[in-house]
Amino acid sequence: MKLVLAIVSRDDTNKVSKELTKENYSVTKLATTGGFLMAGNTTFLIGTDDDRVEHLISVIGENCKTRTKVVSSSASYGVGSFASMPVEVTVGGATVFVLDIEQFVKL
Ligand code: 2BA
Repeated sequence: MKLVLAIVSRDDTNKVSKELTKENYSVTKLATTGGFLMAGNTTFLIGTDDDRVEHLISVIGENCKTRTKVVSSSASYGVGSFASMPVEVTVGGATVFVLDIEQFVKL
């Protein structure tokens, strides 16, 4: 068994969530905030069998779009930054972590 943590842009959350449920994955969604852009994103927690992880990752990937966004560098480095040069960053897509699960119990 694996626990997949997938961080997805807020704009793609509904699409990813719908598709995962349609494909019979059990999903928990957490409202999270990216440390760099300080923008809202969603972290999905998905517990699944080892042999479904590849399929799960492909479903997530197919439903996330990558975009570029120009942000002020002061947004990135916080208060106290003197320069506020625009910086182009790639947002969207998904950041995925796959963890081994020692035990899975439902009580
Ligand atoms: P944020 O931290 O808000 O980062 C948004 C995007 O800004 C990143 O996209 C990346 O393109 C850029 N970025 C982040 N840190 C940067 C830096 N120090 N210098 C220049 N550009 C930077 P992604 O890499 O696709 O990450 C999307 C979101 O996924 C992140 O939002 C964060 O919430 C999460 N994330 C990404 N990598 C992570 C990691 N290793 N551990 C934990 N969370 C991570």
